[in-house]
Amino acid sequence: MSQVKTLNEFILDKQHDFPFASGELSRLLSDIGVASKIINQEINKAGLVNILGAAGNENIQGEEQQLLDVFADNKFINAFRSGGEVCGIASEENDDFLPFENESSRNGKYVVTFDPLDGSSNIDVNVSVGTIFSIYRRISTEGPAQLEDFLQKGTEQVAAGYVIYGSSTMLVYTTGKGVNGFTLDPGIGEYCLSHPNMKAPEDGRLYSFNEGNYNTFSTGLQKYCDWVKEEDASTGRPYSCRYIASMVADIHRNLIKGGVFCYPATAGSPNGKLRLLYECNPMAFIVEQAGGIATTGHERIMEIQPTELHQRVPALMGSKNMVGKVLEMINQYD
Ligand code: P6P
Repeated sequence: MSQVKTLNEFILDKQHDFPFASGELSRLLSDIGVASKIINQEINKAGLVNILGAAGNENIQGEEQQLLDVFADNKFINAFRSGGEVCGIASEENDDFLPFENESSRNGKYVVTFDPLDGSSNIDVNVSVGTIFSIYRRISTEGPAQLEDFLQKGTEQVAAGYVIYGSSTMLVYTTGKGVNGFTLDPGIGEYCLSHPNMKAPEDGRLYSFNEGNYNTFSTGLQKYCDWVKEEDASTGRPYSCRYIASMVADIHRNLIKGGVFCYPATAGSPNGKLRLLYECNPMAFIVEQAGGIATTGHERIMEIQPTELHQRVPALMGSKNMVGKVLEMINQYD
């Protein structure tokens, strides 16, 4: 049987990728792994204990917070606060960023932006959900984190990743030197390397658009949605629509099978629905490192200069040639 490599072993092996890192990033990635295992336990029994349903309040997005959203948010915050590597966080579930004042963390080298449980409204119907995170070096020189630490371009990410709580639980991350996926082995409670050096197929036949919004798509996107339905064996059309409405699950599948994901500007979400800091940038980093493209339809997502913590941007990302076709139609018709 081939030697299983655990997440922690892999992180330590790759530590030399960061000659100036003194192990803090390694510990931080490991802390994320531990927190996600705790959350995974809760998700797996969500139908059995009273943690389903709404927490009775709303987050800044005006979205009803699920009990598990709040649980997951607290678990990650506690993990980051106690680790000492992070001086503050920004998460979907908190209106403002959270600077850590405790002595062991206030001077931490990194900040983390994260969505603790993306797609959590799917939990009640047993559909995959995910955690999404980005790690940045702090810009401010000392003391608790400042707003400037969080409003960095996606190109400044030191690491990014996601956890998908699905038929199995996987942690997928990049530090800018490729993408690697780890599957949680419940028998030993360890993430084990299962998808080394993930590369998105350049082509595919799966498109992930919520076509319920078709009538308010731009003309270019409408033309693309029409094009994919035409019969043309030479280009594998008609394509298949695969839309889970859980960003992590849709993008994870497209990374493995080839596909294109799009949440554009719509009438209901004129700037798109997905958030730049803790959904689009981390997923863009992963997709680009896997050989794909991540754009708003008009600019590279990771080049956008953030202006506020919870800003939304249109998102179009996935297999290089498929995104290229969508861009071709946007440029031709919009
Ligand atoms: P819609 C989940 O709520 C989420 O934030 C993403 O995970 C997902 O891609 C999107 O919203 C789905 O939105 O409007 O298609 O239901």
